[in-house]
Amino acid sequence: MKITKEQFKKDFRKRLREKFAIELEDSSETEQLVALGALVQAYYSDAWTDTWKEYLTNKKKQVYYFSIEFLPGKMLKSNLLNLGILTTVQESFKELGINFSAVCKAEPDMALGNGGLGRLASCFMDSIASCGLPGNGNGIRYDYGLFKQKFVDGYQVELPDEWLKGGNIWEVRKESKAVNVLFGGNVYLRENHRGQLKPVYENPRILRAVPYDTGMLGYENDVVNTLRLWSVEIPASEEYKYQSIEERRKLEDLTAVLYPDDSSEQGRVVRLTQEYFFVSAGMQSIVRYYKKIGVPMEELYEHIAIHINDTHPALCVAELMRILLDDEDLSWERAWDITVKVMSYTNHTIMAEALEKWPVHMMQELLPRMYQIIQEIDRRFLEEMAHLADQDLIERTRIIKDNQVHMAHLAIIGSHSTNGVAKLHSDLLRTVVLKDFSTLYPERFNNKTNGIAQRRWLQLSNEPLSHLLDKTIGCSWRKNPEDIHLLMNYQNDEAVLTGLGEVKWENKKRLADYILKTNGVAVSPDAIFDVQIKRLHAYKRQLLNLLNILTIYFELKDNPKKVMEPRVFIFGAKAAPSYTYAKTIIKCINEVANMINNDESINHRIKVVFLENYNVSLAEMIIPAADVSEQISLASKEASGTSNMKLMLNGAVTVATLDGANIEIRDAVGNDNIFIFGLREDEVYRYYESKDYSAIKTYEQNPMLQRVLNAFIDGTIPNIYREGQEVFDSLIKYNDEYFVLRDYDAYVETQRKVDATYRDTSRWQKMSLINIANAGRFSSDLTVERYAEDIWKIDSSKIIVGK
Ligand code: H2P
Repeated sequence: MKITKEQFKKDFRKRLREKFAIELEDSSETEQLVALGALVQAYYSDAWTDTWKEYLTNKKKQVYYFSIEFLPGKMLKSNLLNLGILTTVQESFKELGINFSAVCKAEPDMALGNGGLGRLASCFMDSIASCGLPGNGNGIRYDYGLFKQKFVDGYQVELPDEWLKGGNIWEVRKESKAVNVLFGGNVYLRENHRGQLKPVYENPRILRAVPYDTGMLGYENDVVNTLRLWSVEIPASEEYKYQSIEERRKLEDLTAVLYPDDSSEQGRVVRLTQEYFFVSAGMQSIVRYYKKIGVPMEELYEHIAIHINDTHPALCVAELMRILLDDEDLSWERAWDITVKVMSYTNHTIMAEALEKWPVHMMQELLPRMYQIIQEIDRRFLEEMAHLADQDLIERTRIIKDNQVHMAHLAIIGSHSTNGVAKLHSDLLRTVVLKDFSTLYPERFNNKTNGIAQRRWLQLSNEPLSHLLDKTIGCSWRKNPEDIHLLMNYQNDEAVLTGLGEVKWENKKRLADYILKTNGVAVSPDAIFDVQIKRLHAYKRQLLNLLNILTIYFELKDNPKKVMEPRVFIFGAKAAPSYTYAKTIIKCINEVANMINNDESINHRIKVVFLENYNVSLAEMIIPAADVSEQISLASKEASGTSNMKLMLNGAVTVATLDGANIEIRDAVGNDNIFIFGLREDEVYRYYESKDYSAIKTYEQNPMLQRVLNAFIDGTIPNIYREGQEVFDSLIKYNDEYFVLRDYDAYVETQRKVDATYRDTSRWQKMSLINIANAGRFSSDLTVERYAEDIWKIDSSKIIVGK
């Protein structure tokens, strides 16, 4: 949109007065934020209405992305950027004497996700709208986002994230679109007057699902799609049933918390309830919309695609079947054919903990109709496969077995597409993890390598680099991320390389100031900033990083004159509250940090910083300041990774195992511009087969490794009496599940190479440039276009009404 500064300033003052009956001069930052949010919403409200009307009138095929997590972070700057008025607002605020950054800071991070999965969903929302694709999100409006992390004596403490406390400036409550969702009770089938078997519900619990919609703005294209998040309420008709506050609270708390991670066992019933709640509500609202376009139910798949993001929304399959059978009177065969054509599924990890299974009794009690339908899907699957596959294979792939309902099986059998999120991961799905299914349905399996929204991860989070790119290669990269490749023409241009160095230094200075403020640790922007930011998980191997840090520390202690570049090791990670081992690692890193940062004898050559409460906003500050990107998971375990792409785009050089999308990053930049080390995925599998890995042998044969590991149990690292032993045991007594010790030597050696390479400044800057220049291919714009074309079969909306 186009707006002059004068007009904007007038609108803004007016909005402040309308909202708060206040003059600009007296307003607080929060009031300014709320007024600005309302104004921005008013600016895009026509485009929002026009977008859905355009889809409706032209009966455009739309995708609905069902995800139990969305992790947008703050949305103000992103909305202003996409509307094309970011600079106007920034300049106007300056003229009005308002601190724009402080206003942005007042917005809470919307953190309805744990990590990569939820953040990917949000990058997709941005890209789907920016590519003009008709697509919407469907999820849960948790009252509390992912916990706020505090460190107390080095331990992680979880505090509630009351992100809705001050209201959410972007959401619109759509009372008129509320639907009921049924749980529990008894369901039996009875023949109706037309001879059809229909369910009769006895004593179900009825909950009201109220949607809150948020506009998902496309980049300078007037497209505004919708993210619909559902919140629970007690319907008026049911009020009388719940007289005690506890009973009401229990129901109303259904959408209170986001489940932190897949390793948590607690609250499984609530989790399953949440899953059905947002699935059923979303599906009902889609069917209601679909009826408005006035096309027969049989053609549903020509107008609607539904994406199951990980197994959490796998009930979409059974719920659509329920609606088509029970409400729309379709035959099983017709309903099934439509359902399979509508649904598609993404698997995000091979870790068994994320392939959900629900006990049969739980599903029967909580979702009796769902269970009946799943049973029938399972029965027909057995029948159909009886002629096509051998008995063992059928038993392994069926949905209900060992008294459990296997949600991934439901998602694969009930959809036309299953994809992994990087080439290696998709290959492993096909050949190992889901091999049986790929034998049955080879045509359903495909790869869609993840991507990142370069608007947020470059344009917004790294303005200095964006300006340098504009100056060097022009601005086309802002619309076409692949154009960043033009930067390759400047790999030997001294001025550009120096410019890149200056940008990096500026970003490091900003982060150094933050570190001093929050952690009280002074770090120099001249040091290497070495970054590992991601969920804390044993397979991601933050521990390997720590072992290398200790190695360098001991080398420095032995030889204070050791030639090496100063380095700051930066961590950002949350551990799922019930994942004690991950919390142990946090404690150990914090204690090592304390020990090293306060040891004058090493003369500040290395520093270790664990930044509290890692979230999207913090990532936006850390990533532009990183020199080194740590992507060191055990090969085969990290499905893709996305921080690897964000860091690369911002000029960090990657230290990586050949895992997930690291392999594609290596292919993009070439072996000379990345540091690869460690076991390959086939070697890992060979160890699994041969069972001849001995961690203790590795330990016994390597004196430095012994010294490093002993430090955990001999008091060298203070205050980790229990935690040190736990780490030691996990490696030695329990034979090091993630081969940390096996990769230790190679990692330490590689880090020495990193150090030597960094000392050659122009070589390093060239590597950094080559990383930036080749990151365009990891844009989520390209990823969603591939989903759109191969899986969802939707096209971009070229004409938007009224524009
Ligand atoms: C997961 C995978 C990542 C992947 C991401 C998005 C579950 O995220 O482990 O490898 O990139 O989904 O597909 P995470 O570990 O960051 O929570």
